[in-house]
Amino acid sequence: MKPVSGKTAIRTTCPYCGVGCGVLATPQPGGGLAVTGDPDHPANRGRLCVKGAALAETLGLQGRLLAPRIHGRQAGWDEALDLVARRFSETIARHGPDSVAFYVSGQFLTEDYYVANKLMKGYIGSANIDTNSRLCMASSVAGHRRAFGSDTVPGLYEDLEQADLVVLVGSNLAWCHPVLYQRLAAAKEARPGMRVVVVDPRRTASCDIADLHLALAPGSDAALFNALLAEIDRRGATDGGFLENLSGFDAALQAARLTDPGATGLPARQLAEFLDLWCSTRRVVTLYSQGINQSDSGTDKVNAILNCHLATGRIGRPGMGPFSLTGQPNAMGGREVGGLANMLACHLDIEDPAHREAVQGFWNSPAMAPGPGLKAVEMFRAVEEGRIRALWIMCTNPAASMPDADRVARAIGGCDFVVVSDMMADTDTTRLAHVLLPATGWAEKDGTVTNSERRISRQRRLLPAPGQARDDWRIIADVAARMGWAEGFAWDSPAEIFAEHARLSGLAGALGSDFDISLHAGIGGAEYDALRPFLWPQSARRRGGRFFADGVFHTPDGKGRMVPVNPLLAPDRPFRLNTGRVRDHWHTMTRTGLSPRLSRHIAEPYLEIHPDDARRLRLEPAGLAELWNDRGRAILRVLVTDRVRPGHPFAPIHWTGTTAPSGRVAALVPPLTDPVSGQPASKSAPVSIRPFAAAWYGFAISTRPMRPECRYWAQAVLPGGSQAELAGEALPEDWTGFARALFGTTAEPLVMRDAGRGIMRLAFLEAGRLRAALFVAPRPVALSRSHVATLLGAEAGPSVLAGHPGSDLPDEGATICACFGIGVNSIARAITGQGLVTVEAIGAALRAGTNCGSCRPEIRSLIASSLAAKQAAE
Ligand SMILES: Nc1nc2c(c(=O)[nH]1)N[C@H]1C(S)=C(S)[C@@H](COP(=O)(O)OP(=O)(O)OC[C@H]3O[C@@H](n4cnc5c(=O)[nH]c(N)nc54)[C@H](O)[C@@H]3O)O[C@H]1N2
Ligand SMILES: Nc1nc2c(c(=O)[nH]1)N[C@H]1C(S)=C(S)[C@@H](COP(=O)(O)OP(=O)(O)OC[C@H]3O[C@@H](n4cnc5c(=O)[nH]c(N)nc54)[C@H](O)[C@@H]3O)O[C@H]1N2
Ligand code: SF4
Ligand SMILES: [Mo]
Repeated sequence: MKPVSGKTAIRTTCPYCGVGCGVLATPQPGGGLAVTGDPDHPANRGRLCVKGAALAETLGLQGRLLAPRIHGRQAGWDEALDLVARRFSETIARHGPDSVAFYVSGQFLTEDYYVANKLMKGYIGSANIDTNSRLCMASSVAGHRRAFGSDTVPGLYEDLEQADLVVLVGSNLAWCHPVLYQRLAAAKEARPGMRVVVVDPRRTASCDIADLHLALAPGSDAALFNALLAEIDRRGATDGGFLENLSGFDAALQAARLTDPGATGLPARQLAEFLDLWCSTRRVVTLYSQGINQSDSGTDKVNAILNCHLATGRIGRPGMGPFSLTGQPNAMGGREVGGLANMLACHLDIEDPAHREAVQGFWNSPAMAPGPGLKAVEMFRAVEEGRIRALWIMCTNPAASMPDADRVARAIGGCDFVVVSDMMADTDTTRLAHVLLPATGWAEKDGTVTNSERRISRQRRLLPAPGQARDDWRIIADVAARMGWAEGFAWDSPAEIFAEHARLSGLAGALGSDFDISLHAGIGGAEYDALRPFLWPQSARRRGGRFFADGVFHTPDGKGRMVPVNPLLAPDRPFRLNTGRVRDHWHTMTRTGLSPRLSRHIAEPYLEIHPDDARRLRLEPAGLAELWNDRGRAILRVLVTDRVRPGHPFAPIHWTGTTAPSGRVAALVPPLTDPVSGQPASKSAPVSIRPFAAAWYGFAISTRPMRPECRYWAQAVLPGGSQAELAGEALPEDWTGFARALFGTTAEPLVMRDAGRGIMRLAFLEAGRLRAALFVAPRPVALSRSHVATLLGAEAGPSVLAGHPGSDLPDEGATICACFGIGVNSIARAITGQGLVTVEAIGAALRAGTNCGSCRPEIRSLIASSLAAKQAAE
């Protein structure tokens, strides 16, 4: 692919997590990009995690959607846009504005988001636009609005470094916000007196730097923070002066006193240690993420945390405050433009007639949504029931990520008219579309994103749009124009949209909104091109900084509100499945799945389960488990570990119909939502578990795409091909036939059979080079996958069927350092053989952990467990 401009580095922003790292991208002479961290960006100061570092590997055209499609056939843009506009207009004319809906994404750029929201709320006149942020940030938004009167994140990233105590609640920062984690780890190293506490039922990589890990009962966070509020009061640790600025203290305290701290299931001594640490440390930051938000009491959990910070006045001051981490790169931008069904642009209130009138006046638009629209779970229910007859999904993959995912997929499949805008051709959702619209992606589009600390940064175009792909804002504006509203959507560039948004924010600021960037209202194209990262607000009244230290809130009486929280604990079912993320993959893997480097760390969906549970269920380590409930089923690789609590196994969310059809864990999640925010409880799915009765297990590699036909399979890319884990309940009649179908060949394989051990191995060579191989066994296939992967495409003979390296070649084992491809076995040998017991020493010897640093927590834990094993042996 040809870069847009010359060889100079272009500043842009990473498209993955909400840390919002600055990236320097240098187009390479031979095509592609060289990517490094931007040393001048305040979020990362030159650092990148492994996902950011591997961005260049995800830019190929493989799998891209390059032209519009109508019912599967390629179509021109005019035809596709005409059809979309006509069907939406007809549906609205016949069934009213609420019979159509948009489901959008926190991975939209702010400009895309603004345009989608304007079309739905101001022109179609419905608020049926919701976003995947409903699955992600809705409880934080609702908690903020209850307490502050506005959706404001009070603090800054530097607070983490300035705090004396940082509490991570339901956040696996080491894997999900790695650069922020590195900043925290560096601050702790520089100032060893600093304390870190992790509150998570699971022992995660983030516990690596923790002084205390509270493995509380899942869902009991509100009980924990209520216990803290009661303790704050008992000790007189409240801030008397600050209490003057608050309402609701007595009621909140009373509810807290009535709460039984025993509900947390924590040992009394541990609980006391935490309460003492929190109460006796002034500079405290409480950082929280999906362990809080994704719960049927997520909003209450948020307010239980905010209550403690408000009562102690520890908010909006250096090193102090509650801090809600955003997941997606532009979750914050989406909230700013009012992308949620219950919000209005620029943090204005959709339920306030004066706000609605002001926005409609500004837009000079023909309509205005009369009130909130349907939230994600309700929206897909309305699709299922035929109340929504035309649906446009943009930049998200709900058939894989919504709770009750199989039912959501069926609902989409049954809808009269479904449009999907995506970069990729084949996802669980694109497969269900009547019209597919090809969108440009990262590095191909211009716009802005806002990170977790309210910092707005530019994403810049570095590469030309591939094929016929177009920018999302333009696609939406083109449809709006065809619906008869050209004048409201007549921008020529994202810069003009940004300027309009900035002007509207000035009006919002005058109405009392915290979000005001009107200083940029007159911005022109050149200034937009040169825009440096900045913190909002940016207005004549104030620029950047923290919120609420002055005790002035955005509520009608200006007071902060403490909210009484009465924790409800769901009764524990036999198994309560926790779900979340792994270090090197992003959501449904449409982009990270293209990188061999990112696919090395974890190549398969898995189930972390406690040894007691595994024993009782007769689950074999590295075998397969079948999970089911009345909504769906899944088959996952068993990983026996005491990192999780008995009864509370964990599974990652990343696998889909494209990569591992039986690994779609969202199909098991019930559509239970928080009553205030409408956010689903994605961290707790009641499930039953049993061993998957596999008659055979297989492992395959191939230089060309594979077509597995068996109950269990999971594919991952390799340099020069792909690998697949396989398993089936019945033996195929003929392994050669099975392998030929799998690899799409009629060639004659090399075969090695060991009938006694039930082992079967087949290899297909082409011109003396290994084209594909299948290894089958009656038990989980034991062979060095990293070794076998290196054989693909190489010159080979019958010895390829040995499955392990010769004695002179050490086996790397599972990859730990994805940047340099260093495996667990090499690191273990360095620890035990060479006596290296620091991450630095291992880095010096092997280079592991010396590039992006994402694997440093795992290296440290390998050292710790090796030392512990040595001590136990002595
Ligand atoms: N590598 C990677 N990074 C990502 C993403 C990705 O896909 N991959 N996605 C991004 C996005 S959109 C998001 S939203 C963030 C999510 O970032 P995080 O919220 O940090 O990640 P999760 O793994 O979803 O869940 C965090 C933790 O919540 C814990 N948890 C579950 N139930 C409870 C509970 O009841 N109480 C408490 N205290 N904890 C609980 C889980 O055990 C888990 O360790 O990550 C962002 N960053
Ligand atoms: N069980 C369970 N379910 C969960 C969660 C969980 O923890 N547990 N987490 C939830 C959370 S927090 C989140 S954020 C969601 C994420 O879930 P999704 O948003 O569904 O996941 P993604 O894979 O990020 O989907 C983004 C899609 O947009 C496409 N895309 C990328 N860039 C662009 C672009 O510029 N334009 C367009 N038009 N398309 C683009 C990608 O190819 C991809 O298909 O999952 C939620 N679901
Ligand atoms: S921490 Fe990693 S994924 Fe997140 S923005 Fe930075 S480089 Fe991207
Ligand atoms: Mo998210």
